[in-house]
Amino acid sequence: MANECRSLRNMETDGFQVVTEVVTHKLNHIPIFKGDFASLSPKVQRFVAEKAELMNPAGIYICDGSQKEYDDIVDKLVERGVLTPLKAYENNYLCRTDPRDVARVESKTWMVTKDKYDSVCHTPDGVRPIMGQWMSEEQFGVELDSRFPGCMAGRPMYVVPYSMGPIGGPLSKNGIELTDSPYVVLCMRTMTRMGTKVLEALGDNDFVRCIHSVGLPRPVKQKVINHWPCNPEKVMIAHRPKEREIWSFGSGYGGNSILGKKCFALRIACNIGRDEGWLAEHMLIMGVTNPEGEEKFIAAAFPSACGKTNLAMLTPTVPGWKVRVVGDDIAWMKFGADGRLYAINPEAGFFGVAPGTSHKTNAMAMESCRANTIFTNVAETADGEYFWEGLEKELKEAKGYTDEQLKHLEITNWLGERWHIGDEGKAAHPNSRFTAPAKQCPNIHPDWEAPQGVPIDAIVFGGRRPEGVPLVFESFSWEHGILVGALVKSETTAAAEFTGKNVMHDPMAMRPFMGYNYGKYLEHWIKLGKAPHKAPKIFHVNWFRETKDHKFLWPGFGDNIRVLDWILRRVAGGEEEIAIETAIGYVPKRGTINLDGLPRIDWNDLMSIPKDYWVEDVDESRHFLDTQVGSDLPQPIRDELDKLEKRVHAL
Ligand code: GTP
Ligand code: SPV
Ligand code: MN
Repeated sequence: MANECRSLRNMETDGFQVVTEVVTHKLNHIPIFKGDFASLSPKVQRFVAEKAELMNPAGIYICDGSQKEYDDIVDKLVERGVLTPLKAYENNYLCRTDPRDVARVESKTWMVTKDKYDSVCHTPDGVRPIMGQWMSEEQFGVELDSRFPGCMAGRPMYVVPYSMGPIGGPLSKNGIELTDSPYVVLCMRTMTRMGTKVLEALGDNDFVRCIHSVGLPRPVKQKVINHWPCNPEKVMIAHRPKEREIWSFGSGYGGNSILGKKCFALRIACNIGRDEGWLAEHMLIMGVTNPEGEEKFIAAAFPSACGKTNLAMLTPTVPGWKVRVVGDDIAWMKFGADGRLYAINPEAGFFGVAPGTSHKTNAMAMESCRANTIFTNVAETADGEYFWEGLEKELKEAKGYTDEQLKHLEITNWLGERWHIGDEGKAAHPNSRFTAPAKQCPNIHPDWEAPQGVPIDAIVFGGRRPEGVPLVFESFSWEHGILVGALVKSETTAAAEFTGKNVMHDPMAMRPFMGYNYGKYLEHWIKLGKAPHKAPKIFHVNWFRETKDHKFLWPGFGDNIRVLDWILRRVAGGEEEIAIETAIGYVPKRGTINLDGLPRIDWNDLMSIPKDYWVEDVDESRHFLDTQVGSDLPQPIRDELDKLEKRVHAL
């Protein structure tokens, strides 16, 4: 039984409800390196003491979240060679990981629930669920016991109190991450509101318990590569949604270790949202102001590395428009008393994809990274600047290099090897990232920290769809929009362990982040959109449709404002003539998307809805929903699928 496992022996999991706490918890023989243990609430004390007893760190370091603390940790990591200052900037650092630890590991990510079908759908025999992996409590106990006891030996255990969302806000939630990775502490400080203020706001309330270890106790037997301890063979990212608990082992990278992000703000939070009547989604949030000065807010869900950060920070190419970012990756959304949907960005920083980011594609991201940023697995120029694929032209122009000079520029690639532009391989890892404070973004929205959130007028889904899917379409209804979201597909990217470009299902862009039975999740969406709630309109976009010789048909980036313009005119209503009804939804009538100033756009290729493609696609979608959601698929969504099929066959 899981409850009898040594690692899980604590009062919460033994099923006792502790009403008042009388004992002050003791730390047996484990010194405090920093902070005042006695000042922690009894619940926090108990959590820290129990986990310290289990993982046996050299000492406990309670983070206060101050700049000085951040600087002290940075200095230590620079001394040890974990971070390298990027000399060209102020307080920017480069980190190279062990090349085996570069992305989220979906195959090692689990949801642990007593009942399997709380986590995954009733899939037919022999079908492996792709939305969530389930592990039994018994198995989890075994896995835990083979990893966590003594796993922090010789390393400090950092106690990281943090808030997702503005501290104390009505939609915000608290967590405490215990980690033996000082790199993770730095990232958590940028990505969340972290430190003493959170403990004060927390009082004696509960919090999401997050336990993270790189999984390499000292003395280390294996060779540590790049001063980046990790344990790739034993990676496990496990969630206990009912207990609001996360156990992560063996990886120090991104979503595997910055536990406030995907683990808490999506997988655990969607469970909390289900219980409390709100939504935790893999969505950017942006404010878009038209030339008349009217602002509307959009939330958009695209799978990992499919353009959320870029869209959220977009610099419009059409004069008069303004975009301001509220969030670039995660939205917590709740219907308010006025019936409108309100969203907050639970994060405080950007953990953005570096390659492809430049002043041309995303100037706002580049400006956000000018200082106080950690770059992970990018390349470095001889002048102490960061470098990655997509910066060639900018670098050449900034330095006034000739092509020849550019080719000879000394670069150290992400693996720490000498490299030149044009050489084999990549300068930066395709999933290399910047970790930058959101407040440094020049077009951050003045209300980005509004505790009650911003009102969402449109929800947009999208993915990388090289064929068949038009630039934009609007769903017919909330339920149809949910089907559109449920059928999101995209080419795989480097954000997880995939290689090659296969189009795969990523429903609601949540496939890797689903925290409970996906059929129940769709039901929750359906329910929330009913009156008196005023459900926003739902759209689908595709920036990635290609010509036969694999060139993008749409310029994308700043020009995406042209599509947002159409979307917002549809939201405003009163302009029925700008759309035509098709089998898959409303699409723009030719001439209703502003194409002024663009090179020739092949409208037909960009907007067509090929019958052959869609007949096959609906068939494949039915197969997907039958096999992956099975009997858990809500009837209204099945009805929408039937209707879509009929319409597509009549094309
Ligand atoms: P995660 O942080 O993994 O969730 O990714 P994301 O959805 O925020 O994606 P991001 O905006 O970082 O973009 C990922 C990649 O897609 C980058 O290399 C971008 O340059 C590229 N990209 C973004 N928007 C567009 C676009 O409109 N057109 C094209 N062609 N590429 C784009
Ligand atoms: C994603 O993969 O969607 C990310 C990066 O935003 S990570 O935090 O590593 O999940
Ligand atoms: Mn993401």
